[in-house]
Amino acid sequence: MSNKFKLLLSCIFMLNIVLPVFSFSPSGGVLVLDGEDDYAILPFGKYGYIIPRDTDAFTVEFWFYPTSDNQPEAGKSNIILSQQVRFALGTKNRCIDPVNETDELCIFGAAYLEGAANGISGVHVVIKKNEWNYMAVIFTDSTLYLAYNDKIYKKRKFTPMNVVAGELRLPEGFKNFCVGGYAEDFLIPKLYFQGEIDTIRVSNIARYDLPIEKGISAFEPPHRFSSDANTLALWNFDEHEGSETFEDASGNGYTLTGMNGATTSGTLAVQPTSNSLSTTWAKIKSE
Ligand SMILES: [Ca+2]
Ligand SMILES: [Ca+2]
Repeated sequence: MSNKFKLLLSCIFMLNIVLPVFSFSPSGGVLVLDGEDDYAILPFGKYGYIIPRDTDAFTVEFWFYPTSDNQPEAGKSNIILSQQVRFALGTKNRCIDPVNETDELCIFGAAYLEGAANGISGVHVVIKKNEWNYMAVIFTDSTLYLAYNDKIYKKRKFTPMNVVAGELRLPEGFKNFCVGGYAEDFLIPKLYFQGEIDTIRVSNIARYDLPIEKGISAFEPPHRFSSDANTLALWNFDEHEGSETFEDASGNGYTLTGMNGATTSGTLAVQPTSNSLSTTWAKIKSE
């Protein structure tokens, strides 16, 4: 290999590190949550659990834009999405990475699992506030993965919990599928999520190339979710502005109901970051 070629290779390698890994602009409308009392719900009594009992591989993923100023205080929880899989703002000292509180938040992603044992398995990771973020809980082969933007964290395989929880051993209110909070306080006093959500997808397979090594690996987040044979539910929040019901694009009929003012915004209340490189890239992606 010539020295020139080696230099070129190392330049390309360095460029890959320096360039922004991704940027994101939402598609169509978004769900807007005010952080005071807004949430969207699939009542458990009508819809049950989204992921069927004994499912041994699944993915729950979404794009969201948090505008919360602060982490919740100790002892409080700030739910973003919740049922068999839960995402919530977490306690910063539990994060696997250090949290810079000026522009970062600590988020907890977890799944309720069962098998020979039952319990909750999750990870606290750092994401950016006032920017679009991707997160996914992915489960397969008794192993939980948490994808967050351009990273993915693989937990240790735990064979006694090999399928999704077919029944949550929790108070009735926890069994609803909720986006942005609960109807009432249960066990943990909660705060509501403040920000926007572009899209949420629930699947009965483990999507994406998953790392072999435990710990943190690189990840390339998908920018658009489509519905396919493995999609259990997909909300795009592309309804007309001001809508208070949100259709399930999977065809499975999981129509979310917005509560206390949770509604769609067709004209985006937030814009992608003004960084020219990433804006250009976002534009290219959306064309
Ligand atoms: Ca959308
Ligand atoms: Ca409200």
